[in-house]
Amino acid sequence: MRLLKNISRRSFGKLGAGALGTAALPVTPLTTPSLASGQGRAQPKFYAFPEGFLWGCATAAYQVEGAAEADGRGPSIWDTFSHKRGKVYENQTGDVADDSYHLYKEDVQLLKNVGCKVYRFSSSWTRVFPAGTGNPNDKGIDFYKRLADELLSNGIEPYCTLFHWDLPQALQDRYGGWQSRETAKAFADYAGYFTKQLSGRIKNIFTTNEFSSFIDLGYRDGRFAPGLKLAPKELNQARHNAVLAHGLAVQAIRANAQAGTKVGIAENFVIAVPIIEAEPHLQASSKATRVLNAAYMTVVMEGKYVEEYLQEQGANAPKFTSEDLKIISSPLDFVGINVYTPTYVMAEHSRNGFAVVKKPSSYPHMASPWLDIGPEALYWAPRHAGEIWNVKEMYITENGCSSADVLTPDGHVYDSDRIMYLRNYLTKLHRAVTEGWPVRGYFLWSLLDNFEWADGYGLRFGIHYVDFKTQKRYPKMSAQFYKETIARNAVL
Ligand code: PNW
Repeated sequence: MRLLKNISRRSFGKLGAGALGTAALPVTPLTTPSLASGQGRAQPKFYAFPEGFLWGCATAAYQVEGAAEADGRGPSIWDTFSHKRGKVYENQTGDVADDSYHLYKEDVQLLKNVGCKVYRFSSSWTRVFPAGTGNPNDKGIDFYKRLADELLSNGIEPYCTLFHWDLPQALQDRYGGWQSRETAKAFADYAGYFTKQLSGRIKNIFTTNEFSSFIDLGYRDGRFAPGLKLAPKELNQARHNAVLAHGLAVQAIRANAQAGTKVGIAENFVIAVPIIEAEPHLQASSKATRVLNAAYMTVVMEGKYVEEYLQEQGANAPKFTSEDLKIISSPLDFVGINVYTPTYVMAEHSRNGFAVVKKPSSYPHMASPWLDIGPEALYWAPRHAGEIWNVKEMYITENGCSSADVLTPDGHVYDSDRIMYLRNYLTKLHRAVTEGWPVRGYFLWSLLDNFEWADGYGLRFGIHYVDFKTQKRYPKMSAQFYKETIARNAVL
């Protein structure tokens, strides 16, 4: 209904006119004779990516699967949270979402049609262990086998994230979730079991997705499940348990995987962008990247909590052992970086040597109020990871945006702002790759509109529009843009 209301008489007129000329456009690459056959004027290939660059899309289990009670799946904290009144936009839940649990074959065809080489999805812990620990559920494992097989038989390599925020409710009830080391151990057991079962099919595994989102938003701000507002001391311990879970999982995956399996993490570390690309701001941005990510990425990469963090937290600092730090910093095969928005930093004569530059109210953002536009974040994320932490293999595990998409009566979505966003970010990724920062692939968030956490279905991130009443998927103009980008292996 909201959507229909959005199409006022005037804008409908405009869309109608535009649609006349373009409605028949199929989502296929436009042929460019001069490129394809060398006829006519030579066209230089601008912004070309290295051969074999892995283009893909990303999703997460709770956001797309639905089928909340199918085949023995247990409840997660997001089921509980979304069913409480007032937690999610219009009290929406992921009960049905995109129903990808049943429509996964159709979704694999969407990937294939766009030309994706890789797909990043997440496995639902409670499909595999309905109570978090104990007896595994074969039917849950079978779903991921079917999904992986469907991808592989369509020439798409599966990349699986083991934890994208859907913590088993049983572990929240029993241990307070991430407040306990027991949850970290349970995660490692699930990671090991899943790997053993899927290792023949899935060769690339991410442990956790975005510590700050599931810990800080879930256990500090209460905006995400489980909706807690812990005091700093307890919060820091939960943060520690989460990075420990990652490290234990890396070890469990290695112990259970077939040869050739690679392990990494997917993190949205704070991307400190120098306000001016010159000294002393360059140094300030490196320092800021280490300090602002102290509780998560820095300890994972360096095996220590930086002094600035420990001093700042004082008595609230987490309790840990040197053995913990070794586990947390277990070597990784690759690092995944989720890139949305920059944090501008400048040099400052202070103890830390940097200051975060507050954005003015005029700073532009996409439909999500937090999604400030800053394409250079997609250059600085790989550069910092390479320069500071010597990362040798990286992926952009998420990048994309929300738009106020409108489906026209003839089934089109002209999301020119999403195309603008992607084109500009990809241009900066191209700079990073061209300078030699080892980014192997890029996963666009997201394949299709889905359950956007506390924003429910109110904010759309997909390159395919989903009519949540009929479950029909419509490629947006951005899907055509992405298809063309992949076909040319270049930013257009
Ligand atoms: C990521 N922020 O979340 C998640 O990994 C996805 O599940 C999600 O749908 C996507 O980005 C879009 O939101 C984020 O406030 C949530 O900066 C919040 C923020 C960033 C990323």
